[in-house]
Amino acid sequence: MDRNTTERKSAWWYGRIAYQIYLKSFSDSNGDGIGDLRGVISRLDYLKDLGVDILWLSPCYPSPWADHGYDISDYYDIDPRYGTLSDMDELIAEAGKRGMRILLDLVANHCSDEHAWFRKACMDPEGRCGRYFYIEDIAPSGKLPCNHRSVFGGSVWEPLPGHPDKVYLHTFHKKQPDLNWENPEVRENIYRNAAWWLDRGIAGFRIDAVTYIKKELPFADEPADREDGLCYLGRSAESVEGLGVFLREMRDCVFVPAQAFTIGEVFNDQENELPLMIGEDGYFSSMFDFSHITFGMKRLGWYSWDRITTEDYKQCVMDAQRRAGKRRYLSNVIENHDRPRAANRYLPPEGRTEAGKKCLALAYFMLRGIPFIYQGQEIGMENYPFRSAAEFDDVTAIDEYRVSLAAGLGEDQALEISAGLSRDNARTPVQWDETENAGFTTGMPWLPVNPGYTRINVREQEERPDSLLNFYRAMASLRKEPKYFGTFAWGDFEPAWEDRGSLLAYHRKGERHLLVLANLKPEEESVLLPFRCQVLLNTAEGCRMENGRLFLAGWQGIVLELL
Ligand code: TEU
Ligand code: CA
Repeated sequence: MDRNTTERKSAWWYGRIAYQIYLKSFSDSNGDGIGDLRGVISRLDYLKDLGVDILWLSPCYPSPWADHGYDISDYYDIDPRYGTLSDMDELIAEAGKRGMRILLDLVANHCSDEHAWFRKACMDPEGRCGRYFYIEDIAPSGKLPCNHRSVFGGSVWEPLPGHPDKVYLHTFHKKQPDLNWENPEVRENIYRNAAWWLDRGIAGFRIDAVTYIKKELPFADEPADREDGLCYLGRSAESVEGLGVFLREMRDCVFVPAQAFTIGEVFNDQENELPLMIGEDGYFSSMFDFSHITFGMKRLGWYSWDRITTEDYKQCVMDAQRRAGKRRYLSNVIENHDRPRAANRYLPPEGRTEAGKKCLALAYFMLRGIPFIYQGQEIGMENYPFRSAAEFDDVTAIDEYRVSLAAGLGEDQALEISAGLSRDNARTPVQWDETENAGFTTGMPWLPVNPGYTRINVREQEERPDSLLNFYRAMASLRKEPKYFGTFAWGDFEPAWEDRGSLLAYHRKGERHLLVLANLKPEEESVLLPFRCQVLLNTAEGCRMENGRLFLAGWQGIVLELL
């Protein structure tokens, strides 16, 4: 092992367990129907008991909420609906007392159109703030600078308010104008802000949409890939050169001096870029493995995407772990605020039971890297049963519903597809108990509670020893047992029985030799285990061993120590 690797292994975040809080839907302390910082503070003991070390909070800064906080109008404050800066200080301190550290969301590809910078840019596009954005002239013919389609649908160009001859660029919502990272003043502003938060005591950042900050210039048309005449903007983001220059600068100016933990939201991870992103000298401490999240995505829209099977899921994970190898540290997720619930995405209807959810949880939780739990995942929250497209809040679901209809799908089919992938599914309030509004608020929740809360809620699962919640707690404590900590944190990953379809199995080898098996299908499975072994964790009660053969029931998962 070289020196660098040894040094990196001493970083505090190795072997930790993280939890994502989507503040708006987590816990409401004052009855206005909106989750808030005091709500988080009131649940810190719950999170501690779950075994969480790192809390990532989705954006909590002042925002008009065109994209629920991913459109920031002031980088130096807390949105009053979430609380105050002193609530944040208290959260940092209270979390710290319990050995937990806070990550904030660094959203720097774009700000809000209500940020002072953009307001000034509209007043004087040629002036200082005008240069903070990508503002271009519309050609006399009316032609836009390029035909890229924004992530949320429609052109990336929007007329600049007050200037009918000009347009500005927005990769996402039109209320999220892209910041021009080529302008050193923009970068300085972002770095100064990040350092300011780190000084306040946060441990680091999850960095939003970070692969979009570098644009391929000059803007140019590409062949249209849909009938709208527009083209997917991701291609240029994937092939553009020079992203690393910005990322390196940000790392050296801000993250290294503060010893921050950073995790990049990197989608278009090219294999050759992995070492740069999270190698020994990487731009980030870690990055999410999104390989199974992006599986099956196609250019035409949600209606054209392939469904993922448990076998596909397994293959994605195996390949990603292999690519990451021994020197790079992934963060493993099955849910986040942009995705449907994992039970609905990864499990077939017959596997959407507590057994199936435990098996899937075990499969990803013991991988090499940092497991992230998304709020509500630990109790197995499921997708919202949408009855009509009018119930969508999510801008992407609304757009994709429209796209599906335009492609000729019937209303029912378009609804089914958009409902299945809507980001709303992950954003319904956390189901704390079976009282009204699931104990999330005493008021009117900003987004309806999933009616499944009477069946799936924290209170019920806290009391039931074999619940999913208690299984998550057991997984976390196993990873933390001093005997096994090192092996889970740094141990090598080696696939096992990789050719066995939906059996997701791997070795973790360090000071100890562990074997994780997750039988992600309804049928029984067996493997020959000519070792002496000890069961460390089991999703079910007991397991059958006969003549050196281990039998796993359908949806059974197990962690063994090989002796
Ligand atoms: O997401 C970035 C991203 O690329 C998303 O487009 C993702 O693929 C999409 O939401 C799926 O429908 C980040 C945030 O996680 C997301 O919530 C924000 O809306 C987006 O950036 C803009 O800030
Ligand atoms: Ca509130």
